[in-house]
Amino acid sequence: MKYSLKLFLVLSLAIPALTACREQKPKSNFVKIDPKDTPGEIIEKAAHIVPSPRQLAWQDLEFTAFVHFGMNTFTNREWGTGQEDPALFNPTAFDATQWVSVMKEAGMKMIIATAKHHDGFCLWPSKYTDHSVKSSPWKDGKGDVVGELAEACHQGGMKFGIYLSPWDRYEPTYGTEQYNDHFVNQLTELLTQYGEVDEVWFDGACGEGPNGKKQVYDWTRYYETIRELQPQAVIAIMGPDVRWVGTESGYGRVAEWSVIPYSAVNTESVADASQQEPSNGVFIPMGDKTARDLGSRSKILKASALVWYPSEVDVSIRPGWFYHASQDDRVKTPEKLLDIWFSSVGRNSLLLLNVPPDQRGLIHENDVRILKEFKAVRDAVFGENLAEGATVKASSSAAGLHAGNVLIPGREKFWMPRKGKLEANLEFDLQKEQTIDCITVQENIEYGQRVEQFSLEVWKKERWREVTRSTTIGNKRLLRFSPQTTNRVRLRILQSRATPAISFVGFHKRPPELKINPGSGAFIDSVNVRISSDSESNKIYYSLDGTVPDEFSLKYTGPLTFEKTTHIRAVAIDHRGVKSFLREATFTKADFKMTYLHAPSDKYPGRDQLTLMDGRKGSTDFGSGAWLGWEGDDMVVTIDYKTRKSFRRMAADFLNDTGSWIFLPKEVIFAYSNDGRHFTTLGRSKNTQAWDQFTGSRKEFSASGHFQARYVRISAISMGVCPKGHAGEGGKAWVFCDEITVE
Ligand code: FUL
Repeated sequence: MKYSLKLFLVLSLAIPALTACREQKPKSNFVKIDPKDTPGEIIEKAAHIVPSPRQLAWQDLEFTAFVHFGMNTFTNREWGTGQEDPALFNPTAFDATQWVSVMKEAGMKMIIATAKHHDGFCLWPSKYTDHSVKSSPWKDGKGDVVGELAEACHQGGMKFGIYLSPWDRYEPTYGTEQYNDHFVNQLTELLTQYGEVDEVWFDGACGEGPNGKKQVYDWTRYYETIRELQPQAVIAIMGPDVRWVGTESGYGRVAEWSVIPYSAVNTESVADASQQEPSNGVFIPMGDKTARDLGSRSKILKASALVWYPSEVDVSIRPGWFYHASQDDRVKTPEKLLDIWFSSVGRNSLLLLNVPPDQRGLIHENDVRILKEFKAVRDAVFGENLAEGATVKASSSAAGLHAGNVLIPGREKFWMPRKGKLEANLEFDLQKEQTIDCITVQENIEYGQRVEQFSLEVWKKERWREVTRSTTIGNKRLLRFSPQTTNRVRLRILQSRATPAISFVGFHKRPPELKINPGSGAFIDSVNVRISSDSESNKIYYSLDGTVPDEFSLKYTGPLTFEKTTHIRAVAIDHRGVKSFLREATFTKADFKMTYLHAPSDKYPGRDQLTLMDGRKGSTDFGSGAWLGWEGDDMVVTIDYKTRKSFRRMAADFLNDTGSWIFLPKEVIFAYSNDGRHFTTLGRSKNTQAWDQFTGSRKEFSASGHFQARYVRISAISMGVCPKGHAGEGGKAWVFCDEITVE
């Protein structure tokens, strides 16, 4: 199904050019390609497509919140059936103002609430169904989650959006034309009773209703209703303004174009790529569609029309979209969220992070803490622009659009080289030596998305050295690289679709790195542990009592020796006072016995009897001392813990170095026993990789599941002989393992 063209009518007014030489702002977010257009003309057209005013306002929000809350919160499910009793919905301490203050403090700019999820239960007292809060005991049926949240948002200066699932597993009219009326009625209630709505989120998941029928959605009518009632609202995912990035992992495309062929604006393909059916109520995350290139030259040259259709990255802070108490300790860490930030906001997308309230109707303490830490680390990295105070020189500048403008945040002031310059440089003299490991670059997207390739160089030892290079920029691009200490930096635009317009450049330093070496493992008499950071001037602090170390904890001055089982936690603090992420390791005094069915080859004796469990993962150099090898035989290792213990996971790492006749095992079998004779299999992990793939790499095999046992056994089944087609065909194949993990 295609969208109607009139939805793309642009509402922006032309703004007169400031100077005669300055390029006029393009106006349209849609352009037709004439079959007679040359490739050059198509590229030129693509470069002049711009966001509509509503798309631009949305893009500026950068970071928004999803709140999945509803019947599933109380049934502990991800997808309800529609058969749930409304009496189950009964939050004990619902407080929308808490949601707003938590999200605001986290730096989020809008909250999108699941007014109705697929189970059809409405969080507002809709006139058109009884399957809603009005049939629940909550506030004696007088409650209105949507109303309270909208009010708290508007009071708190937060934008407000709604998620209304088109798929409704409760509504009896679903699957008939009447449902389209019903849906428009509900949409109308939501868009007229709750003040300003800035985003309407239509889900891609679509299945059968209670009568077994699927619905033919009247999208055009839905869109027209929204345009009429809330013209500033963007319509996302199954809609014309905002595109689903194609994964729920939080990681967008490396080359993310906001200008793409109009044919990609297609609800059917979104629905196909969306989550289909959960098995036994177990949540299945969506597949990843981000491998598809959407907007490079090869795509747009074949298009019949082009459109501005920016990407939104939706991801949950927990494994599920809805709250489950069992996931309280699986809230994503600030480190993971920062990585997601670089890969979403930093890849020309908006980040829509889901934070699901619990059965009290509050955001759980763990999520609140993590969001605070995530904000603090973003402030530490991006709060200061290390380019501030720099002098900036450009290869050329259009009248009034000089290089220094890139240090001023916002789009109002920006730099543009002279008209027609598709390659251009900006050179920053930082005035003093600075250590940087990350750059922010922004295009002024009011002129379109134009840059196709750029690189960053630092001045070192009397010459320019490239530290990173990438493709698209768009609204914002963040790139990470290894720390560089320099006083001169050069940004090079290497290829652009039209004269580039750069609105901002920032240099930053990420939190310091910290490594504990070796990692967790076992030792016999004693173990020597080194802690290091990426700069010698960073201070390292550690604790041995389980507390989170800070500048008042033990200060690390050199290698530590432990003779007893020890758990260490450490942080590094740099000269700005910015802390690294916490690192920890456990060193266990061996109270177990390891035996081998076939002795490992004495050509590779390892370091000691605990080589396989010393926490030291080797490089891929099998001669490094970290690896043990078996020639022709299987590796069968049994560990006797002397008493019964509780475990949850086993893993083993193997080497693939076929040039040295070392192959991954065909299969690894993980088993446990209480008498050392009868073993129960915890899991079997098969190798699916062809022998001639990824040589020179390592691979972990593992099995998970809670169990109690005295013995564990790991059996890696060798290829036995080198396979057909290999130089050593028929000769004995090696299996190399460097580490076994039993947790
Ligand atoms: C998906 C839905 O099926 C999930 O439950 C969740 O709402 C997610 C944001 O979109 O399509």
